[in-house]
Amino acid sequence: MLTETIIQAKNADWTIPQNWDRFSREEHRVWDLLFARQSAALQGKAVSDFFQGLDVLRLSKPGIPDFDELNERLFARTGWTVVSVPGLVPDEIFFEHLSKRRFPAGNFIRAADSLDYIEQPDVFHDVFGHVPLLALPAVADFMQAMGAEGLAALQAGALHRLARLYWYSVEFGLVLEDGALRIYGAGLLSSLGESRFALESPVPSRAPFVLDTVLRTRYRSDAYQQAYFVIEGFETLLELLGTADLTDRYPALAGEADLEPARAGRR
Ligand code: HBI
Ligand code: FE
Repeated sequence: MLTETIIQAKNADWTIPQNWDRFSREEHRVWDLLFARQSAALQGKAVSDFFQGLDVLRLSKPGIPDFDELNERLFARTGWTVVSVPGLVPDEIFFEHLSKRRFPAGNFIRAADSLDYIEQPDVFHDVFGHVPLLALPAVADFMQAMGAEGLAALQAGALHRLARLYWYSVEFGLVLEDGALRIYGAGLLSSLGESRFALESPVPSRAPFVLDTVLRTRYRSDAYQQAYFVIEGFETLLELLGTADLTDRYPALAGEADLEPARAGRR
């Protein structure tokens, strides 16, 4: 089994078999706990499209989703599938998957005694956080575009810019829905503490999503965010990725100073 995993990890695209049967009862219990806790916590906080998409995760068995079953449903909705990977994969591999409508998900789950802390994206973050919205056509399309832009940014030596765009939208984005602030970023959807903090704390700034500002704003991956950027709807991101020609922006931005998140929208 171990040898099989090691050999499989050498697939050029870093995918490995999920081996769903290998998860223990304890691991399935952690998923169920997190799922119940987080779906309740997000009431009135997450964008309504998230709850619409959440039923793709309600499968015939409880516990960590079996990707074969999950993929039948997800693929039928938007042509996306989830693939198993051992953990973080190289940027190029990651964006290559996205550009082909495949979302890489960590093939492990956090321990029962550290429900609120992960060092690397696990199957709960990846599947609960990212997959429900991938069942939405607008998100399905902009995530694929994000993959293509990621590959282009790598070519242009500007990955850090695209990473900021990804971070402040896909991972930590906020959206206005009927005038109310809601969460759509997966890093928020999958975090009990930060889902509250992002909407309720007086500490962080919440600025309108302006492309050049986002591309210039640094972020931290080891603490709650000091800045969140607010879109008016998913069409905004789709249009932005469809028309902005990001690669053209990179040389122009090279002369501009980076912005600190604590000051975003406060100038
Ligand atoms: N790998 N498994 C995994 N998950 C990610 O979110 C991920 C990755 N590799 C690279 C990467 N993200 C970053 O380059 C982007 O977040 C910008
Ligand atoms: Fe993520």
